[in-house]
Amino acid sequence: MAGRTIMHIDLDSFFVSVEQVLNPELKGKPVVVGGKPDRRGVVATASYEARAFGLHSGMPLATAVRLCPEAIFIEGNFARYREFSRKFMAIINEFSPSIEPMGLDEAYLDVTGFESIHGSIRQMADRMKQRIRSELGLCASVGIANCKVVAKIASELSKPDGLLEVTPGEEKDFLAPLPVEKLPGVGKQTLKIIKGLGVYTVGGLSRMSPRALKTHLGSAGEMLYRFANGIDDRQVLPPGEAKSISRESTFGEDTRDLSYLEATLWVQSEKVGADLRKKGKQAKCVTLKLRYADFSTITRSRTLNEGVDTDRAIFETGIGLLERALAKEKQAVRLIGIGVSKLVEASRQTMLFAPSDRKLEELNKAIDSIRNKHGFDAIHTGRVVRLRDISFHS
Ligand code: DCP
Ligand code: CA
Repeated sequence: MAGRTIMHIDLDSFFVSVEQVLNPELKGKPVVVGGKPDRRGVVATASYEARAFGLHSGMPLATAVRLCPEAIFIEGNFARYREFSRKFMAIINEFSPSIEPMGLDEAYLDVTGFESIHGSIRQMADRMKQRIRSELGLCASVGIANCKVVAKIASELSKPDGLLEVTPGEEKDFLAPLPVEKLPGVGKQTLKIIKGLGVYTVGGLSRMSPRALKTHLGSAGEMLYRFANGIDDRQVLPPGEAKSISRESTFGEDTRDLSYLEATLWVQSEKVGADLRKKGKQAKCVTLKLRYADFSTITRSRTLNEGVDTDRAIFETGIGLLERALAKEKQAVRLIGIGVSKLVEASRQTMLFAPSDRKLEELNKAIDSIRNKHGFDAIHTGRVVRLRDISFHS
């Protein structure tokens, strides 16, 4: 996934900042939204002035009042925050159609190529911040990088009212000195395990063997290994109906065993096909994803003239892509996945199909209904015998 530019934008102390816009007397003071301190409950958000006393989201209100007795405690009003959120999203949506909102006050944008409009991505970010300030009275912090995880951490480190751009190629050096808990996905439990391994920084995590991480942390370990190395191929996905359906799985051992790869692809094609039919859609594009032993990742797509929704059509397109990819690459495969996109409404002109297609359709329908009733594993279709040890995740 070479050459993307991803922006992460996040409003500073969101709930409190809205309260300060609506009541300017609160500006510059330690303010807490979350409720009156005589109630049980936690801090939803604290102003930066209150954070200076050690207050933070999730802290019990009773603790907050002890640490900062002069803080002003406000109940909060969710409808107001939703309204500001809507306006915030509308502003950034004017800058890029490709936005993925995360909660109320943050979003990812794919801004690849947008420097030609704004001079630079930095200038684009400045303009966005300016509009948000003048129209909403709120401060936003922005991170710019070549992937989501680095952009998100950059915006967080730049707070408040920040803008931080990580130059392509610098991702690893940027992340290395940070404490591991800065990585998304490192909660209390994971942090304990990682510290138990004697690792405290993202750099330390990036030097661990991916196998060891997988042993200790399961599939989350693989993801954290990639994040720690500044590798994150997650796309910016605008909300709404899923535009693609996919399955992927990582092998316990890297492999070039074609029958094993094919069998995996078959099970994945069945799951993708079942999802597609459940939605009443057909796909005009099939994409194969491969990650090799050295973690390099490729995707290869084929666009089809006709929409397809049978397991076999998905599988056979995938196999064609797989054979071509493996012919060009000598490394073993650690992850394989298949997905479909360019979804169209399923045509119900079954009579126009060749008889063999109609049979396949009926077979798929019969299998779907058994699996809907009794679960996916209720029925096995040929190629899956050796696949017991593969974990699937979408
Ligand atoms: N929120 C909440 N409970 C939490 C965390 C957050 O109710 N445990 C709410 C209040 C926040 C909003 O979600 O204002 C956004 O969360 P952020 O984590 O982005 O925190 P803030 O916007 O408050 O602060 P900042 O982004 O400046 O660190
Ligand atoms: Ca925020």
